[in-house]
Amino acid sequence: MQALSCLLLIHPSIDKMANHSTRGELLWRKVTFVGEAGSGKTTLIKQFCEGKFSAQSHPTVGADYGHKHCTIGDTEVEVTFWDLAGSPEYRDIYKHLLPQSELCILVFDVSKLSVKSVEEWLECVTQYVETSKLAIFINKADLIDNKQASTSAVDKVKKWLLSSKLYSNLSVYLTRGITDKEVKEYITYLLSQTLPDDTK
Ligand SMILES: Nc1nc2c(ncn2[C@@H]2O[C@H](COP(=O)(O)OP(=O)(O)O)[C@@H](O)[C@H]2O)c(=O)[nH]1
Ligand SMILES: [Mg+2]
Repeated sequence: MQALSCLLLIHPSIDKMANHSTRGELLWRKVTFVGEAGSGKTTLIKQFCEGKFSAQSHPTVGADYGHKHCTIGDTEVEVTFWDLAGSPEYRDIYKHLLPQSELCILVFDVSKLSVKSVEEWLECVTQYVETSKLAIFINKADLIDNKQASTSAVDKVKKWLLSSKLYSNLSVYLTRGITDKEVKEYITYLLSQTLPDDTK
């Protein structure tokens, strides 16, 4: 919570963003990334915002912040990204930030993927965010090329989601945080779905 409080104090535009999703013609969108530490949340945000990959990992304390101005179709959108630390001691932040997000992306490391972990994370985040605003990124897909065990874990998760009452409509994307192409494509698409109908 400490890191987040500091962030709210030091970042000049954050208090404005908290209460307004539109300002004039410009739209604002808040995107939260949630998931286990090390799954690649910071990496995905950095790829989208800066087109950069860093193999060095610095664990997020509380929440990290990213920002990008995007043009989606004819619409100008200011997007703010929150990388929420995965450890249980930071879960209090979820109840403040998740209800305010237009999009929440749940990130899993493909090499540690299981139906149980997906179920637990979904139970946690759906307390604060509607399933219509949720998407799942199964990240580090570069690690599973030709690896049967991981691909079968992905299949199991997809089957479980499809057969569940609550989560059958969730979109699942296999992502590679090491390159920016798919990351940009998927996030831009998901953002476009949050725009008002007359701007799509
Ligand atoms: N091979 C591979 N490594 C990745 C990928 N995404 C992230 N990483 C690495 O995984 C580690 C943890 O990433 P990080 O973004 O800090 O995870 P976070 O704790 O969820 O924010 C870092 O060493 C990253 O370089 C990916 O798609 N493929
Ligand atoms: Mg992080």
